[in-house]
Amino acid sequence: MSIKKIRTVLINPYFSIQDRYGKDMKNFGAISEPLGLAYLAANLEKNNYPVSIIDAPALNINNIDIARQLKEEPPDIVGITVLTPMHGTVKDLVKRIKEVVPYVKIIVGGAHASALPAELLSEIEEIDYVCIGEGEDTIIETVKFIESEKEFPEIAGLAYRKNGKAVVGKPRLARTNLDEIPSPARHLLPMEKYNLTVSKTKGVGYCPTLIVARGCPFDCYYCSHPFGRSFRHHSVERILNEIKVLISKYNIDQINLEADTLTVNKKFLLALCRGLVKDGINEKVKWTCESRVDTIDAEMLQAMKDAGCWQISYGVESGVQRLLDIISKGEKLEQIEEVFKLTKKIGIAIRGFFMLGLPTETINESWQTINFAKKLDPLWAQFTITIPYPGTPLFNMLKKQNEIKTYDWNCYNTWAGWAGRQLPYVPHGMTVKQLQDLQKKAMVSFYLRPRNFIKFLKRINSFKTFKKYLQGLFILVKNRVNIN
Ligand code: B12
Ligand code: SF4
Repeated sequence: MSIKKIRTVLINPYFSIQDRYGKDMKNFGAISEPLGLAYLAANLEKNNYPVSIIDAPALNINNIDIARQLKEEPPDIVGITVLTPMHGTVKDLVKRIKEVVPYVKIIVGGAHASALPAELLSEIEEIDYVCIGEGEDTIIETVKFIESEKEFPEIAGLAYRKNGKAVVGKPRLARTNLDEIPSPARHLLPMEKYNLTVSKTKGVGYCPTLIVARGCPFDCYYCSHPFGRSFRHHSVERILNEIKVLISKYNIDQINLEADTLTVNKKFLLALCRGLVKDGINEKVKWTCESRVDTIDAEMLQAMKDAGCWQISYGVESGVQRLLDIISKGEKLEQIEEVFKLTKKIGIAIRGFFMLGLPTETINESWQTINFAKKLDPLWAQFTITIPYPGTPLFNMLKKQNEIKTYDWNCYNTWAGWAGRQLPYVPHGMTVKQLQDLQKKAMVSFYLRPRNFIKFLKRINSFKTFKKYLQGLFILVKNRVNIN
């Protein structure tokens, strides 16, 4: 007699690209694979538990559609990712799910769940469990417990209810050997739906993200350290193998090597670059990554260039030293300028991340940041509005100072200016409207410069790219007229 194994459905909730980026910018946002869920699914499969994934944004299906699907084939467990601005949609989704499958157990995880586990359990009665931090082991133990129908054993990294009250279990220690975690189960995802952002239109087609390391030792005030503070990386061998599989399965010619800061460990970075060259991957695949200017030097940049790196994203954040110090960025403006020059000299394109509306920032200082971006002149510049995400020192500080304007989590969107959303924090001396407009003005001011026309004309390598740039130009010109 075979025993029916408990079945899990993992859900990336519907959070439309328009809600995230607003009407004008919706065509420039990425639909990327929900890797967290794909890692959980891979570990469930490894432990012989049946699992499927519903990626609602990629499939463009809403909560009603999801509930209908679950009613047709009811699972035993539903697992959902919750980032802060998805709070509202998740609240609606779990209600609908329990209406059609009342006995299903619902577990949530992700950055918002990890930051506010007890609050989630109190606010949303349909949620049974909350996973805190990395979920690969926690989900297995939870599924095993639900299957056994025994009394609840305390599971590390899990929050639950006891006598109607939320209880947060002991913390789960993060895995030190990342190679023990199986590669994400991409075969469960609608791979044909994932697209490139405009910043990656160097090639055509699918550009996957590969997590090569987890954790970051730095102290940026606005960061929630979702993977903790110790930098742990996969072995070079595992990374190379994973890229080879992606090449043979999906015919990729570009990839994003994701780590909070890829360059934090020089020895690892150089070994990875050597491996990419030795196996000839640098000839087939071009890659992008994220770095900090204080963790990189000429030797590393040259090795990265030789290994196929074509773009690095640097978090500059501000053009005002006073503000960089407030957010504990630990970098100097001169250092940023120097590394930008060096990176360009070596021939790697740059994407710069800039934040507007940092604590105590004045409008004059916002413009200093915008002008600093123009002076640095990366290929791409992204200006986001400072959002105090729960779980960050910034959130705790502003909450203590009574400076948080709203706890409506739907407003916790870094693209609030373009999406026309209320803001949880605005520095004194600025209005919500002024900060929202600044986000648009920054982009208009950065991109509508004659030197950019020439730069982007040179980059047109397909009709698709041409169409995207033209669309971008139209939006910038339209907004220039509207916000002046
Ligand atoms: C790459 C990235 C992106 C990419 C792609 C994300 C994607 N693939 O979906 C882009 C640029 C598109 C993006 C967009 C946004 N992002 Co983002 N992003 C990241 C980044 C750098 C890595 C995410 C990742 O791939 N992690 C790898 C996987 C393995 O981890 P994971 O998803 O967290 O999953 C693990 C655990 O969380 C847990 N888990 C997750 N879900 C579940 C569910 C269950 C049931 C269980 C048991 C466990 C569990 O287990 C997983 C495996 O260990 C993180 C920072 C970070 N280091 O995590 C920010 C981060 C997740 N992003 C963040 C935000 C805010 C956003 C946006 C909302 C920004 C906005 N517009 O306002 C959007 C929303 C995108 C969306 N999904 O709809 C915040 C979230 C903060 C918060 N409190 O919500 C983070 C933490 C960065 C930060 N500011 O600190 N992002
Ligand atoms: S460098 Fe990046 S990941 Fe590290 S603390 Fe700063 S924002 Fe977070």
